[in-house]
Amino acid sequence: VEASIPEPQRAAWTKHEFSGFQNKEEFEREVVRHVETTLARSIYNCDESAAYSASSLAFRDRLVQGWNKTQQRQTFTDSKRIYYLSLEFLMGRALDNAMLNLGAKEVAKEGLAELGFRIEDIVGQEHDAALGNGGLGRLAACFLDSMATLNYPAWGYGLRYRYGIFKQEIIDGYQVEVPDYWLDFNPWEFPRHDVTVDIQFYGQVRKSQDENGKTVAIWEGGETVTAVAYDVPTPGYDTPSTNNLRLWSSKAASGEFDFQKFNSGDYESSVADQQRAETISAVLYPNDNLDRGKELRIKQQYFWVAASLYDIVRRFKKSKRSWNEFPDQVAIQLNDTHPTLAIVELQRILIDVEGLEWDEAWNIVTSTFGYTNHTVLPEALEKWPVGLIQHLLPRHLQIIYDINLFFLQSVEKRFPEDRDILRRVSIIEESQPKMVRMAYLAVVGSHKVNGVAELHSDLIQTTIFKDFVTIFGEDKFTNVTNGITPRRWLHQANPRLSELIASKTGGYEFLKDLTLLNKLELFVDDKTFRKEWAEIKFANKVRLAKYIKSTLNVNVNPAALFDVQVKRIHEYKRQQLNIFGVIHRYLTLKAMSPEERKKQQPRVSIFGGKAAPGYWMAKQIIHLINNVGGVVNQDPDIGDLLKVIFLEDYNVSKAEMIIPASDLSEHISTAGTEASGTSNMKFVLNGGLIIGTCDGANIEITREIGQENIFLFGTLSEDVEDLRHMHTYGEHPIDPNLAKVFDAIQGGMFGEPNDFNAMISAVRDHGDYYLVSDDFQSYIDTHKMVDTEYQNQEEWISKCIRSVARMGFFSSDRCINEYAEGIWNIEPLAV
Ligand code: 6GP
Repeated sequence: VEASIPEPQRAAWTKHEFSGFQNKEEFEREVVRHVETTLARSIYNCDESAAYSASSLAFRDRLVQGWNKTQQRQTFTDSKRIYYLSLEFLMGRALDNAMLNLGAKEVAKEGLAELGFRIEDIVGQEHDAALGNGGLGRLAACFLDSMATLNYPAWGYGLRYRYGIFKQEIIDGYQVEVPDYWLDFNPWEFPRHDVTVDIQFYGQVRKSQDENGKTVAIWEGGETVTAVAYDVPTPGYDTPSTNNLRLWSSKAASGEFDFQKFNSGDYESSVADQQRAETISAVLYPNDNLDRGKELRIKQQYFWVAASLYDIVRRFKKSKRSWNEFPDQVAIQLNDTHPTLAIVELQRILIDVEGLEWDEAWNIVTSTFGYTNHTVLPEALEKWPVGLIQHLLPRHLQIIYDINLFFLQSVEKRFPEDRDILRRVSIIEESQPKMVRMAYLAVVGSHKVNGVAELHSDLIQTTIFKDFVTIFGEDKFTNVTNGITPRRWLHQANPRLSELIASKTGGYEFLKDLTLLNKLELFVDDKTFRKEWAEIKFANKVRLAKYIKSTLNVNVNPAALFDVQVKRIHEYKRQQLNIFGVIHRYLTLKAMSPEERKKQQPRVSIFGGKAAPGYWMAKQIIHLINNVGGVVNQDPDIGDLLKVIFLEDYNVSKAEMIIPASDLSEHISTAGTEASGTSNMKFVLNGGLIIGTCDGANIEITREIGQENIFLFGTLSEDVEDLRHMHTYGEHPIDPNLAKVFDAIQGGMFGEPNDFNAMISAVRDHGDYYLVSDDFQSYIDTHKMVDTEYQNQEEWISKCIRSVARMGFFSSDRCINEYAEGIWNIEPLAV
């Protein structure tokens, strides 16, 4: 039912429109009003947490205005919309971002100061919205920022987890997981109790005849769970556009069923039903680059895509257009294979509910979807047992079988000679048990498939999707190199550097057109500019040093070289290579005379990142890092020459503090394993250099900034397979320096040696799949070069400035424009 205000009464509404706050007095008034009325507190009872809440509510009010107007504009113009389906949105904090994007941070700062608060303390009160694991989820958050900033009519769709990624505590050197209950007070979401969708699971399918005698499938029975929408406004930078992120929460469907149970005295089981329903959106699976095949996970996936598609289709139907116009109005991007069931669900809606013929429906489906692949790691490629889908979604399994049948028939017709190709490309893997290959379903059901960096896009076309390139042709496959939003990752994280850049490039325009950074090249030789640049880096390091002191009680010298590796802990990302390198450095320093030691470059090795709770090897790596820190940081021979730090609970807001403080960061995955990486871009953008392998976006970063400004080392991806083959079938002597490191560990230098047996034998006895030994010598040689180059600070700073000047390409704005043009066929909406 439409519920709009009749024309004659509208004037009364517009007369009372909230006009926001333009100056600090108006901001203060809003804060005071929220403290006193919304929060029901007073000046005698207003702590930082209340000031945070009231400031957020004041900004939320402003966001909502832009948000309403943006939604109205999208509806009136009836423009094509892009829907970004992602199981993860790693948003971080919202208040600072809202203040900056609305251009009102100064006003808030002054207002808060008058009210007796420091803005940093208020911003620091906010709990991160951590609905993601790592790169894939943070990319989705950067994309939302860019889509709003560029005025694209875009919606994000995700799940509203009650528990985001766990909080990591380090106890006696071990990771301990603590639940992240983040919804206590969240001013950034709007519950839409009127926007609900009933989602069906289980049941049976029966065939029936419709009024025209056509056979139709009826899916009935089973159980129903209700999806409730929660909307999160996402503001663009320096634009009134504010888009919507819609997160679904699950609750028990309120049917007669419950009442009956309740009335018949079965109170407990009616509550149990409710809890079971709420379980669906209760918790984010804490795995990065790993598929565990849990039944609840596929329930989450279907729940979320079915609710989202219902919403998308409902919105389309309002326009009363014919179905063949659907792809002109709707683009849906699949963030990895997690939402692949959306392909099947749309086909089901079109044929079972809307009565379209198969072919017409399938044309619409395949013109609507695009699929982004984020990994080639085999353990991350999703597969689901046919039996599980049969049980949970019986109608969808039939449709998957039909999609596969028609697809294989067309392949057979074109490649009648190649009998094996059908087995290779079948969506159903004929294993025991049979499995549905989600990536293949995503490829077959989309019109474009992209990787996230050049090397990665080449790799997917030559490995996992090779046959599909032959079948569909090269045009279906493309590359969109990842990007990051310069608003959060420069302006917000490093305000002083942003200000310095603005002073040299003609204001803050560079935040909307990052290629303007190239103007900085003119100032590379400018002494005062270089000095200011270095001062800012030093201040950022001092801030991190203070944080390390306050959390770990370790003194680190801010003049030392800060060497940082922060990301999820994973064997392929090779934190083990890093810590083995650190041990090698320690042994080398220990063997030196005091005079020799004085000539060495002091360093702080900083690590951070979560291990998946079930990832035993990753947890062992964390344990070793902490034990090495425990020994090295106490050693009087070593002093400031080496400190080893593990920062607890790495997350988005900590990244905003750590990244601007790095001199060198490590992006050292085994070549061919890291699809892109995005923190590599953040570190360079903040004036740090990187040491890395020829992997992911490191390669394009090198091309943009120049190879003299990056420390590359290690095996190339084309040689990895041969090396692995040699490890398995030929001789595989361990690098001699690495062998000394192993001896030190096994001699008990860093605690109980048996604790680290698995890490060592993975390299020594089990084929060294990640090529740690092969790359060890070139890794430590390259670190030696880093030390030498760091001694020449003037030259080092020049390299940093030149690199920043050349980072324009890595804005997520560039990336979103490429998606819009090459995949979504969608235009920005004039504001
Ligand atoms: C990650 C990739 O590992 C990382 O290289 C890339 O930068 C990021 O996606 C964004 O594209 N992949 C995942 O986090 C993941 O779980 C299934 O992929």
